[in-house]
Amino acid sequence: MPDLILFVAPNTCARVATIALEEIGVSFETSLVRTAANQQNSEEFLELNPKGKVPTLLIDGMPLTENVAILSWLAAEFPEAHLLPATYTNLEQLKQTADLAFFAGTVHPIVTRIAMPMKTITDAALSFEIVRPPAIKDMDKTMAMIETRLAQGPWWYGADWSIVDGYLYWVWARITGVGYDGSAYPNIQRHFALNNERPAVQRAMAREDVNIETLKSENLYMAPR
Ligand SMILES: N[C@@H](CCC(=O)N[C@@H](CS)C(=O)NCC(=O)O)C(=O)O
Repeated sequence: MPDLILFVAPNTCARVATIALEEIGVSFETSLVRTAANQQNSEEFLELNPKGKVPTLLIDGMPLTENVAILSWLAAEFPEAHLLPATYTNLEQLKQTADLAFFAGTVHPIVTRIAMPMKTITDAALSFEIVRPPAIKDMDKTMAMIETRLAQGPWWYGADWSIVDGYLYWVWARITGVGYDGSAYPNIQRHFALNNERPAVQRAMAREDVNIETLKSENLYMAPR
């Protein structure tokens, strides 16, 4: 088994990789990155990931970055965990990559505009007024599409859970956690509730809770707002 260390921060998209590792059931450690102290841009961390982002997965000491790559690597390395459905052609496999890339490259930036609008314009108060409302409109369009897809569910690929569902789980928690109104999307609400019942998801959230307590004790916890 490879030695696995996942660099994480609470409430971030590192939750998706944490869920993936918990679903696999492989032994791994998480290493908390204190973003409020800008640890992601420390010399030490930038040596591992020059982009200064979580998640970063150390595999036998070698860093792998980007959720799409980390999740694809985990799915291929641990096929018995069925993080993604089995594929038989290059095209089928690339369609799964497209699904992961959709969450990483299309949905995640909208999440950031809603949950961290101050990353788009520096005036924090103004950012909530100017950046968030149009982002909510973009998210409504995205969620309407996902709601339709999940009508055949309960999961993204139908009957069986996949890590794409873990991605949607994080997105939904992140946006509703800052007040996004999800009432028009009953299929996504059911999807979120079903995810919450999964032992692996519960273990991932428990790991995150430990990190939140650590940050609180250090006065470094930034609660979502
Ligand atoms: N494309 C990257 C995005 C990673 C990313 O943006 N991570 C955020 C947390 S959700 C982060 O590390 N933010 C810290 C910062 O930007 O300083 C991926 O999918 O892994």
